[in-house]
Amino acid sequence: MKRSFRSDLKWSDVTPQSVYLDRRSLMSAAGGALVAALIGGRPAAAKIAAKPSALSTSEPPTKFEDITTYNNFYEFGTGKSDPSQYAGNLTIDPWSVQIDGLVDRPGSYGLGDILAKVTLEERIYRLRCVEAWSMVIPWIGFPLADLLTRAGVQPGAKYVAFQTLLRPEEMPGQQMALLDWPYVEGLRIDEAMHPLTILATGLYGDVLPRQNGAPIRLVVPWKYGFKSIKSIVKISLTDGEPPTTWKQMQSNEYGFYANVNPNVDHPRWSQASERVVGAGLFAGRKPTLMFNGYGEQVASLYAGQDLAKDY
Ligand SMILES: Nc1nc2c(c(=O)[nH]1)N[C@H]1C(S)=C(S)[C@@H](COP(=O)(O)O)O[C@H]1N2
Ligand SMILES: [Mo]
Repeated sequence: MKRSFRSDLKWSDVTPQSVYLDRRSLMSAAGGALVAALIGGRPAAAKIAAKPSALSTSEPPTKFEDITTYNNFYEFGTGKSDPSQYAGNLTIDPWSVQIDGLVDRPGSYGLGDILAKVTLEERIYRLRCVEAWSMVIPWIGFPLADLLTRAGVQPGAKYVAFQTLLRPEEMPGQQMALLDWPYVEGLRIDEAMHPLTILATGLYGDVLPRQNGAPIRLVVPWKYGFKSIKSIVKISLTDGEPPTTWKQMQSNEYGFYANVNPNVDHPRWSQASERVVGAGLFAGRKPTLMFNGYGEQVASLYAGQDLAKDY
């Protein structure tokens, strides 16, 4: 079923049609457009009009080369350079996202339809991997809450489940039993509706490279990176906690919450400090902050919870 959002739904703002069209033409020009735009390893000019967000960190961003060549995306292999090497053939246009479960307006929504009605913002957020490295990434995206509100969250919805594309012919990692495919993730509804939680569609002023989860991925900056699921094709509102890939794989090592927490170590290594990617092997280690530094905004979500138990 293909359907559009009703036009009388409330949005804080509307992205000008020209921005949306420009983005579409960029996307259909495939990865070549992005490569052509790179001068000195960075996009020459911002091509996506995105207003800066006050929710950004003021830390200097990680270099574009590091953000786009040191990745985790097991659909393309387990090596950090596998995604940039093997994601080039992924078809990302056309793309649609199925929204279902406890929503008033379920359906399959084209990405163009989704993006035509949101205000894209640049949000500079830290991504902290459970493997104890971190990057600061200038994402372009919009609050997940905007999309969920448009779809109409029903009162019984307690969780949001996300699913990555399953397409083994274009995702060579899915031809191996590395994980239980497709990759799935989830958030509690209050986490999903929090203004820091975004759906990212770009970075460094340009469309999202495939290795970073094109054309649309989640970014939850106070949680370990594995929660930030890439290349999303399905979003379901549920009343129970949905299964999540890494918890299913190894539930004593990876929990549902996965809030960045320097006081709760991974069973096989410490989470007390992190290696800042790009800062050099010996120079760039620093103490990890509770909730990845976003405690002021999100700590209240977990009032009364034992975060050593709910890891
Ligand atoms: N579908 C999918 N999403 C995924 C992953 C993956 O393997 N598959 N890896 C996760 C992990 S462990 C991390 S740290 C981040 C890395 O995002 P980046 O490569 O854009 O930095 O993506 C997350 N999202
Ligand atoms: Mo990660």
